[in-house]
Amino acid sequence: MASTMYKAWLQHYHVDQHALREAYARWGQSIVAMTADSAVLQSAVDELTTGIEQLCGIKPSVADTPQHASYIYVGIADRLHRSDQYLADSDMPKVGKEGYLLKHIELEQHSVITVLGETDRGALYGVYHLLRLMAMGESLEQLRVVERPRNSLRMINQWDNADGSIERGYAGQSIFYEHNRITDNVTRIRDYARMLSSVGINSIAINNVNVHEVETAFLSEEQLPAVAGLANIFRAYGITLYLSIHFASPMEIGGLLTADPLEPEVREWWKQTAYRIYKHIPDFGGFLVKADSEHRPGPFAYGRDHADGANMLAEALQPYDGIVIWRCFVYNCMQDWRDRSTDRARAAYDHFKPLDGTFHDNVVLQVKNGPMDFQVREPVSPLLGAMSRTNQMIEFQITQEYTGQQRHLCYLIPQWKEVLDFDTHAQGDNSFVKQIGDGSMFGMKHSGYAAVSNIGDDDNWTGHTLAQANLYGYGRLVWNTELSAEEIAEEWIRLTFGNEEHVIQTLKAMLMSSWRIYEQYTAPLGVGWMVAPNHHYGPDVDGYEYSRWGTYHFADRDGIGVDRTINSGTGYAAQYFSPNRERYDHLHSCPDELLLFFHHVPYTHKLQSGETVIQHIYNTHFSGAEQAQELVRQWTSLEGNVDEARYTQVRERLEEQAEHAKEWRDVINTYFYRKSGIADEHGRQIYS
Ligand code: GCV
Repeated sequence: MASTMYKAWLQHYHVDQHALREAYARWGQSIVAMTADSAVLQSAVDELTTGIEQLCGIKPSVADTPQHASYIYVGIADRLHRSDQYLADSDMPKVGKEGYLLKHIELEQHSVITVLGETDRGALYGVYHLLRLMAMGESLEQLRVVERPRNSLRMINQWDNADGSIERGYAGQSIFYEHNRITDNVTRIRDYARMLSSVGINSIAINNVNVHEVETAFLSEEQLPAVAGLANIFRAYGITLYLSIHFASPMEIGGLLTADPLEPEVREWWKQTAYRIYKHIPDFGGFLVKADSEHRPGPFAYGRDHADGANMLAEALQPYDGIVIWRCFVYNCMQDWRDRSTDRARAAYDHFKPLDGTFHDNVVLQVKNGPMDFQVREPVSPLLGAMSRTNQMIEFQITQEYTGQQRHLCYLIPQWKEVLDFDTHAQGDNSFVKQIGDGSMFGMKHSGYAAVSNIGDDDNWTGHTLAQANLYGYGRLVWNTELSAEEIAEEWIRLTFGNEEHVIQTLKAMLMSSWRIYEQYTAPLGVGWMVAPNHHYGPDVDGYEYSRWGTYHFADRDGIGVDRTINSGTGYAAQYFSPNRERYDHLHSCPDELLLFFHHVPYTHKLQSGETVIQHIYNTHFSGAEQAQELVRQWTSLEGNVDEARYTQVRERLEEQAEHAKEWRDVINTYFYRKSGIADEHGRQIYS
């Protein structure tokens, strides 16, 4: 039987309030649905059936016509039998191709909970919503919910490799691959599809953006049947499959001597490849591409630009409505640390902004949320909002590469909320990033979100059981960017651990404070990095200081920070629209938390908070480590309220975090004490 860790937020705890359970069971005893021609509707009915069994302890009957006076109807609005028309609103709201209406209808002969979509996908999402309400003990008497997702692409990127490893994976091995092939063990993949679908994810790229030899051949006639097998699993949960591709595939597996995007034989090769893929997977989503980045091949090798590369692929996919998702994480990773004029933060904008308007309309640029690389604190990427004639989507990282690697608790939804609510001023005031996500800022055809998954084959999926909240939260947030981080946290806790108030309040407080805590004991004031090279875990202040990666803090005996101002620095601040440009550029208006990202200042510089930079570093590091210890105390207050297995697993992780936070505290404090020679005002222990 699946463990509580494994079931994640799909626990469906038995409803212990008698009256509520009876009410759910009255409707739930009978499910009416016409599933005949739809695997997605079949999934909806299966999910509802097992959900009701677990919540109410009864086995529902399933039929295509009502067998009882009370029932749950699951279906598609315009496919209702004439006799069933009463199930829809007289004016059924427009819910779009993924939305739904949930409604309680009380008539003389019938008491019905209806779950109606315009499509089977909508109905499936509606079922998950209904199950969520029941698991949270909500009354259905007044039920009337109309939902439609705000964003059309709601995607997960797996960084899984065919050898079973996962790049930046912290939860075991891949659930997709073993020994250089796609696994036959599909149970786990199906359960993953259920989890993703339950929070509204509709797209997945199943292999790492760094595409190695074996995965390059996923496009071949030999491998496509296995890829199609995965597509079938995801399709039944409304999820479209994408592949990350190797830009030089025509050479790697096609026998050509070039991958030049303007060469006719290369273009033809991609067309043939698209034709082959769609024969196996008629609803294939398209390609995800990392090109000319971190030693991956791309159009630069042929003197071509990224529009040339992306448009070639777009042309091949266009007849089938496929799209090209082209990543903007393009920068010089062979920089010389002595060269102070090259600034990695500038790179995405410098490469892509000049190409605005030259991409085909089935190309979407995927832009990381910040200009560097998923640090605990970065400004929002200035590319977001800067391309008014190009489809864009936003990339987040759920896997905690730089945020504690699922050994530390770091609930990331508050960070992402800040990104979404950032006013780019691209179209004047109130031009928020979320309007790029939903396509409304420039009226683009394709838009949305992608995020790097945090799951592996650990029993609890995510290494740290509480890291499940980030996967759950990502899905819920990109379905509805208006949800608050607290609302999402509370939902997740109730579904995952039950409805006990003490658990909800304690865990919510832990989650909501965790990102700030992590930020406090790691790299200060937005400067980032300071992690051990390669694996990126743990403190190493100078680990990247003299490297090729363009990730420096420039600390010397007098001060620290990167001058990215317009006059004396790299000019990066000029990539923002006014007034963000001036706000970041001027020392007096730059927000404290990003100060060292934009400015090089003396340790004695006074922050807006009134503290000096050096005292801020000491204070936050002492405080962050203390608060990490406090997380352990908060969690141990839940002993007995949480099942033993999850209680122990989380306690162990939190204890490790508290110890590791001390290591961070001491390494950082000592480093800056040695550099600056300035003592802590409060005389706390700093090792010299
Ligand atoms: C998949 C960072 C990570 C790499 C990752 C890369 C990317 O550099 O450290 O592991 O590669 O981002 O997003 O492409």
